[in-house]
Amino acid sequence: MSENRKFNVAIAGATGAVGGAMLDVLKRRNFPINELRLLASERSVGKKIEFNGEEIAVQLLSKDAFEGIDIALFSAGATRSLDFAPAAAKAGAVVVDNSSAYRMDPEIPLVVPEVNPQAIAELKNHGIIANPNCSTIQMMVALKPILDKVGIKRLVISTYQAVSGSGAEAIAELDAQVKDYAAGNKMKASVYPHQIAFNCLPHIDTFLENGYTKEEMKMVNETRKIFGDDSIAITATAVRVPVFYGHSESVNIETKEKISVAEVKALLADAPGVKLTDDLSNNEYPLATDCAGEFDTFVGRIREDESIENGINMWIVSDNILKGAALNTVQIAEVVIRDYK
Ligand code: 25A
Ligand code: L14
Repeated sequence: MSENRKFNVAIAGATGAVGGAMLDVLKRRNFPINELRLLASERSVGKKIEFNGEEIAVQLLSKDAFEGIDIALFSAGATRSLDFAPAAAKAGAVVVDNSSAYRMDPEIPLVVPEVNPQAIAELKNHGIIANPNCSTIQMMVALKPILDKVGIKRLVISTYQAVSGSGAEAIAELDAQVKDYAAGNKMKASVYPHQIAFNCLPHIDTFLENGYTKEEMKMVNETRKIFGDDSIAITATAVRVPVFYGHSESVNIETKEKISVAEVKALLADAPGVKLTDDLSNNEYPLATDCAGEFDTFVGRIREDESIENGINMWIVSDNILKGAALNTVQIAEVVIRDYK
């Protein structure tokens, strides 16, 4: 145990959408910090960021930026993680990496603390723990109690993902398009291949040989790894929608044994990290606008799939920058300092 201990924490990608949220989550959860080191590209070097009343200057992300660091939180894209995370781990830090770089490496744990915290014990000598994809994390939190109770045979998923998932520039692009539309000006698209305002793009991350996107296949492969069960059949369609914060997803679950809607609701009412939001008489169901800024994953519209023997449908919404990224990363770091440092 580490009573009263404080840790030296670095954030790689501190100036981005997720890096900023990491600062906020560390504050909100009172993470025991001694030194906080903020790292980004040379674009941001020298920029001052306030943390708990102190101004901290951003430093360059480099291989020697991690001396004396205990915990390094990475969110500067997969390329930067591949380039710098091993150096951080070599310097003695435990890296919690928010990019896709290491997630499917069989030697690297892929962790949602409410679901498989025990996987952190497999840290081995690499010193790196991967944070799953945002759409996957929120689904894991909602499905874990059902998996444990009746088993899962198949998942059919459609996502409705916020622009903040693609970073600060995408948030600015949606904002600019909405303003241009209101002013009667032509809308410009550069982050996305098409206009995102007032539109839905069935295209997140790049297309693969099989016609799926990488984002869709992350949900398939990461779910199996986190649940430790390659036999679950999974198919996903990932769609970008003009929402700033909060991914929504429709999930159809074929269970191995029958489970009633009432039982699912009872399980989810007690599940860690879940807020059951399912009161149809009051038009209450999970909404991105309600989830933005919240730590919980909201689950509602729970109903039987009447077209099959053992089926449940649900609507799962969470703040993609918080539970989908910064919060989950900090929760992993909390388990590390509690049990492994
Ligand atoms: O494609 P990739 O490489 O895998 O990464 C895709 C992007 O996804 C975001 C993140 O964007 C990343 O850049 N991202 C990654 N994981 C995510 C997740 N789980 C995720 N988003 C959501 N969920 P971001 O804007 O949120 O953060 C970018 C951060 O990374 C730092 N960075 C970029 N290149 C770097 C680097 N740090 C070190 N070395 C490099 N080579 C970046 O720092 C930021 O902290 P910065 O100083 O470069 O950015 C400061 C501001 O500049 C804007 N900006 C970004 N790119 C450009 C830019 N401005 C001008 N030109 C650019 N090319 C950013 O918006 C930021 O506000
Ligand atoms: O794999 O653009 O974690 O919404 C998360 C955000 C991939 C891109 C990841 C997006 C990224 C995704």
